[in-house]
Amino acid sequence: MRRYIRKFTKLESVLLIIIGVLLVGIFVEKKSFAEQGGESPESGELSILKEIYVNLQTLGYGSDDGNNGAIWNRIISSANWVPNGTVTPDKVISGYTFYNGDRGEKVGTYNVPDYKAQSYQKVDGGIVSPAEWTKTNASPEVWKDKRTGLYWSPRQGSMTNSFTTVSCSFFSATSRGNYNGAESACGNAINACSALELDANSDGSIETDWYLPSQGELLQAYLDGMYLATNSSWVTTDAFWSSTENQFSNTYAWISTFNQGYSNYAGKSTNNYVRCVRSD
Ligand SMILES: [Ca+2]
Ligand SMILES: [Ca+2]
Repeated sequence: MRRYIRKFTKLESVLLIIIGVLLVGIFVEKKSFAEQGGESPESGELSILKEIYVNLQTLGYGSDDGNNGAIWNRIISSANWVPNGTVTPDKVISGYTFYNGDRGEKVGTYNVPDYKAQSYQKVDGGIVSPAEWTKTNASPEVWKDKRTGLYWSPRQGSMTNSFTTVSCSFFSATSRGNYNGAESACGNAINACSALELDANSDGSIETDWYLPSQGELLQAYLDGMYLATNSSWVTTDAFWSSTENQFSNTYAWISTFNQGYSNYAGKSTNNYVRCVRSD
């Protein structure tokens, strides 16, 4: 009986030793492939962590800085990274995707003119590809051209436009809505828009970054079908001042109408109507 127990104990001991060796082996193995920071001293192979770290480092992702060691710091910072930037859906061409602020895919909404379609255009003024004009404030009326992102103010007064490009700060302000002055060198029309305080989007907050549009902005509004797409009593058939000087003579600046796209240069000291624009 005692001999039997001794034999069993020996067998048990052998099994225990084998199990113990296996457990140590598994432990050593796990340690080298899951938690070890560098190369395995036994196998000489790279641990998975080290491999990930080297890959991230090669790609320039993440940073070694932090409190968890260079390898974990780079992996954690790479995992936590989110794309960021200043772009918004209305700045990205419609249908194209991008990432900003989180890892959710976003889709652009910005509409660009389809110039291919214009070869079929019989009448100008947004017949083929009308831009989407939205009334963003009911009283006083403000309309937004989705294609350019510009909000258009109601008609302001009729006034002169005696600006001097070399000394008026409006022409060095970035963006132009940042010009908030009343410099005499900027003339009445530019200063009227600089002083305009108007809620563009009916959110109860007044916008003050209005400015006098350029010739190009006036003509684009016509091409985008402003007259047909908006309230005709709001848009009117008047000629409006631009902030663009005639390149042949600095005594003239450009005016334009929205109903016919008429464009002509006018003496800066003559009176024309003013309409102001801004963008988000
Ligand atoms: Ca202003
Ligand atoms: Ca507002």
